[in-house]
Amino acid sequence: AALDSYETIGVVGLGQTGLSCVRYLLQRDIVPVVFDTRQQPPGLAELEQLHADMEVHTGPLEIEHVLGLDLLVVSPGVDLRLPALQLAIDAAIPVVGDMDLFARHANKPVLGITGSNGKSTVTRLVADLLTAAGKKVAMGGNIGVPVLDLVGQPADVFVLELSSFQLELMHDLHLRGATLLNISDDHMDRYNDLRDYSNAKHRIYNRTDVAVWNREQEMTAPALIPLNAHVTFGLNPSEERGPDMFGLRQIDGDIVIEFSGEPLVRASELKITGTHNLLNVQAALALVYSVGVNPPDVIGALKQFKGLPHRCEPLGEVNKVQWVNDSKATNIGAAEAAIFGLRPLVSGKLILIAGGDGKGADFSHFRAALQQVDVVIVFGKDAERIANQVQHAVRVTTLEQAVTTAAELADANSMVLLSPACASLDMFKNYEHRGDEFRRLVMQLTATTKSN
Ligand code: UMA
Ligand code: ADP
Repeated sequence: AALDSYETIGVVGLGQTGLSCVRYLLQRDIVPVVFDTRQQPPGLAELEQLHADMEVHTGPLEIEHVLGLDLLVVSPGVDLRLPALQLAIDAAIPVVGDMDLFARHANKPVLGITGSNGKSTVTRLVADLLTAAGKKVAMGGNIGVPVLDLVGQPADVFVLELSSFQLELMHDLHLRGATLLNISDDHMDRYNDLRDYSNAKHRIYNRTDVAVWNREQEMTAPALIPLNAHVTFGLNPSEERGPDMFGLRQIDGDIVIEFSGEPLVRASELKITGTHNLLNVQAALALVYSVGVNPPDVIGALKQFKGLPHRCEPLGEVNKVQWVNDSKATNIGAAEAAIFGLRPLVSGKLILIAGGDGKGADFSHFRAALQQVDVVIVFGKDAERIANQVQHAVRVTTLEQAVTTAAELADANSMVLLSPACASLDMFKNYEHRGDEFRRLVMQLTATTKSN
């Protein structure tokens, strides 16, 4: 229905998404009612500047407030299991997210990227590759730019990172190409079980032309898409199943990424490392291919891609010890990828700094990866739950102590890896803040070493 056919629209959540929804509605002369379950939501001050007298409710969501509304636009951080929202859904009040509002403006092909890990890396890479191919790109979604901020931007292609939370609220957005990169245990505080979480992620395939999925994980395969619209990627050679496929082949001791049996690029020519990134690269190439860009035409840009900060980001060497910032590893799967990907590159000790808010994850699943590590230093809210998985963990209270302890325990050719397997919110503003702090502490080590 047209937006002006709704008499009262509620916006739930007053973070980045909520604010962008309010701005979007005000531009269309619609004044929404705004809710946030927090007493002091971050967007309050900006909201007052947008419109002097908007109805705002903070604190627990009351059923009687919600039942009077005709449409609810809900932010991804809000748990749909809240009783007031469940009642709204039962009362047939449409509950949507920002992606559905954006769908009305998506006049150019849209690419969607989800998965437990690798979303931001693939989103950024797809945007870079398309730009190199001469396309105007508008990039947004979970990567940090609310999608409604892209409305009206000149674009040939929209590239969207989609979280499971955004997908739960997405019904109308048509995608040209969609990928579900991988599924591992994450956000178990918001889902009843892994199946629930996986179902949310699979919604990315509901309205897509092309489905790009990971042969290493059958559970990423779409259930209802005709086979001729599948493009797959994986660790084995590409010819084994159908033509439109990406894969890896060993040639002369190097790993080569190939497309339908044709070599595209050697792994050693890329700036990003780790097996997980070889999968990410294939997924990105498959997505640009779905909007008509020929993979061989973007190999130059691919070789230039340095990856994003806070994802296995090398911080440099101090006293022959390498320091790596992987603060974005906010779940076990991501930390596992870092440990397995970097272990072969370290001849000395691999020292891991982990811990934070585990979001309800079962850390016994982290044990195999922890066995690859020589020293485990734990800190933060769920430190003990990680420590319990190994014989000897070193327990510290702050990130600063973790860094000093790691520096003491490291010897020549060691690597110290911050890959927490946990969210940062128990001690930091976000993962960037945690990674920036880590970088600052490591730089301090460099400074003291130099002055000695
Ligand atoms: N919150 C409440 N009550 C409310 C509304 C929010 O307690 O009524 C809390 C949530 O539990 C959450 C926080 O506030 O912890 C932020 O929620 P939000 O929906 O207001 O978040 P936004 O500021 O709008 O940011 C969201 C995404 N955040 C989440 O999904 C938690 C951002 O992804 C995204 O960049 C932004 O929209 C623009 O699309 C961040 C994120 O952490 C990077 N995503 C999770 C992840 O990647 O693991 C899913
Ligand atoms: P997301 O946006 O899904 O959180 P990022 O690209 O920001 O993903 O990477 C987050 C973390 O996951 C980083 O620690 C990175 O090293 C790791 N990672 C990246 N790609 C993959 C992958 N394909 N499989 C497993 N882990 C990955």
